[in-house]
Amino acid sequence: MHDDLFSHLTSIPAEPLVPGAYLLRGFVGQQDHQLLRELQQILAQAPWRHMQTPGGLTMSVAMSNCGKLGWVSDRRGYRYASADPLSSLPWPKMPPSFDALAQSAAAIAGFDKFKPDACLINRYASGTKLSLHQDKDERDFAQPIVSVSLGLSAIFLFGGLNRSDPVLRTELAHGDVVVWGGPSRLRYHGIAPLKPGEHPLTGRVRINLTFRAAG
Ligand code: MD6
Ligand code: FE
Repeated sequence: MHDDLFSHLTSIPAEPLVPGAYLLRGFVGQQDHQLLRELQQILAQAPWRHMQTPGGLTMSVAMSNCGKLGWVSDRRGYRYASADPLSSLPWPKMPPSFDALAQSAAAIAGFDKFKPDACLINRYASGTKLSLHQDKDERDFAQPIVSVSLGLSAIFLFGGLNRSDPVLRTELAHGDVVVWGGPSRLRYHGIAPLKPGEHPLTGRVRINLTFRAAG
């Protein structure tokens, strides 16, 4: 594969996946330890929880949030909220290092005015999956989403604009960043059931941060 031939050319900044979606392999680099340390502080204030779907099912992905707004789901639906429903307190602030990482990844992909106000934090254990869905609870679809993968690798599923469209699969590894916008912004996507494994920094889980301009 030409991917392997050119993987040493770090001057190639972003790999187009589908129109509007770019994979920045290993973009997190040595910031991984710092991100995970800051994540622990966020989770001390807003711990992992399994939210309910509007249909009353419990999601297998454990979630939390930081930033001005957090994504929540319950029997009333999906929405962004400024307070954590578990504590009624504001979500923990987005650490400047999170914001800087997301903005610089977005800029490389051509979105230079990205100002995330929400960071959804997902945790996948072995067997956890995320069904095909669209991200459409945000106000401005001109803004991209920046997705940061940490820990165990997962298979990301890229569908099309209709749920029944064919689905591409690509592996997201520790430190990979996907910037997802433009013609891809409303594509269906998901995560295949996580394979068991052990990662030196996260243990038996995958953690994903998705940054959005939600409000
Ligand atoms: C995940 N990500 O990677 C789940 N959504 O764990 C998402 O649902 C997602 O990675 C929109 C854009 C990028 C994403
Ligand atoms: Fe999503």
